[in-house]
Amino acid sequence: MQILGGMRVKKFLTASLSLFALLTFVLCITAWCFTYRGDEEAGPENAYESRVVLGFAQLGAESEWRSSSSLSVREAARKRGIELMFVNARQKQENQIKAIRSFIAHRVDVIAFSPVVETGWDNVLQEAKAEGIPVVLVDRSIRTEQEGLYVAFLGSDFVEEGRRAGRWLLDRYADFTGRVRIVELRGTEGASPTRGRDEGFREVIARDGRFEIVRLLRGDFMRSRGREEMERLLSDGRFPSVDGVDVLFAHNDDMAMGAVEAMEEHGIRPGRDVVVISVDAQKSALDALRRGKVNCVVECNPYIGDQLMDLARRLAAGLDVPALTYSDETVYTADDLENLPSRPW
Ligand code: GYE
Repeated sequence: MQILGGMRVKKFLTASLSLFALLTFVLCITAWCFTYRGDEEAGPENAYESRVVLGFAQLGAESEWRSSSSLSVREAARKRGIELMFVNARQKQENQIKAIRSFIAHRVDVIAFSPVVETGWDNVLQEAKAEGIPVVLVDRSIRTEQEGLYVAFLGSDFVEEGRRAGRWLLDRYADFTGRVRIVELRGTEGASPTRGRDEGFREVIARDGRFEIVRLLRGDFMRSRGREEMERLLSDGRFPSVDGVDVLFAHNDDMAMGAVEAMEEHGIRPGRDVVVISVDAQKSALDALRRGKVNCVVECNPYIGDQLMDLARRLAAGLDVPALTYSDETVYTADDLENLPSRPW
């Protein structure tokens, strides 16, 4: 009897366990179906984007433009659910190289960086390539010995920005007969925006013998340095000159704003006594344009976070991406005061 009773209990237990296992299985399948449907409804991209890890080596925090660029990348990664490893390299190439090596060690899906200077990247990019990690250049470009060390460039056409500044100047003084003396306040030496803006500007002004670059100042894209350099120039007492037009062509807004401050302290009216051309079109320069202290602002777009996330998602999924994406940019002058863009940051 006891044996029979024991067998019944055993049968009962086996049956309950099987039923339990079956129920668990059904529940799991149902839960999986719901989750899967959720992803499909959110669109095929969302099904894989949460798994994308992007390593981004930002070059520093030297300017308003740079802060906007960093915010744009962080914002876009957060919105798209992309895991972002963000490093601020504090304007040092070795820090960027270290950051890229750490991304490789973490086996991120995609590496992006804004190279502080153009050369010296071959070794670290070969390492990324050997590990099969695609690299995207953001904002600044590089020169390498070997082809194919990065898959895409996303940023601005700096030569064209320089040409835009030059064309505006030529136009503005089309009917003028005297000399136009230009002071060029340059960004970081060895960086692609410095080279490009200089090249494009010179190419255009070279068409007219009245335009001459008389001084080069080096301001490293920083407001404090722009101010110092202008201060130094003003203390030699020959700027602005009395006959002809003097022009300041600053490679970015921050340096232009620093120089504007220095001029005002010396009783010079920027925008009137000296014609001021700046590049970026960040808040400070657009305000200065409104107040007549800057005459021409060439736009350079830092809000490329969303485009970068699109590229990262596609690359992580093994899809093709365009090798070159330039931002659509314009020029702002006193004629555009009604239509100046409002900046998100
Ligand atoms: O113009 C400047 C910044 O690389 C385009 O770097 C960028 C430049 C930008 O510091 O403000």
